Amino acid sequence: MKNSMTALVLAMFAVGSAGVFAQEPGEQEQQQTQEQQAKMEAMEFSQLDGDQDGNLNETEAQEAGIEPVTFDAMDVDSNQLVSEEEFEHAKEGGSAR
Ligand SMILES: [Ca+2]
Ligand SMILES: [Ca+2]
Repeated sequence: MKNSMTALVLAMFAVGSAGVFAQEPGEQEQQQTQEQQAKMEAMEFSQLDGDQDGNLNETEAQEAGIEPVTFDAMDVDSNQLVSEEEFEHAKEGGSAR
């Protein structure tokens, strides 16, 4: 009787642990995005815009340490440029609404 109770508790514990490891497949990705966001918050658009044309191109973004995938996410209208508006939007809330 006591043994079967122990087995049950162990089984429940195993299920519980599996649940912890199975949580949120995109969590690590999300964390990376948050790190990127924190990094970007310390940046000024005017500093990143090397040629001062009012847009970040992919080269300028990469020089600033912005991953291409983040650049794409920030480029809401997909014109391969991140305007100051898009940049500020990304800093404030992340993905397009
Ligand atoms: Ca530029
Ligand atoms: Ca754009």
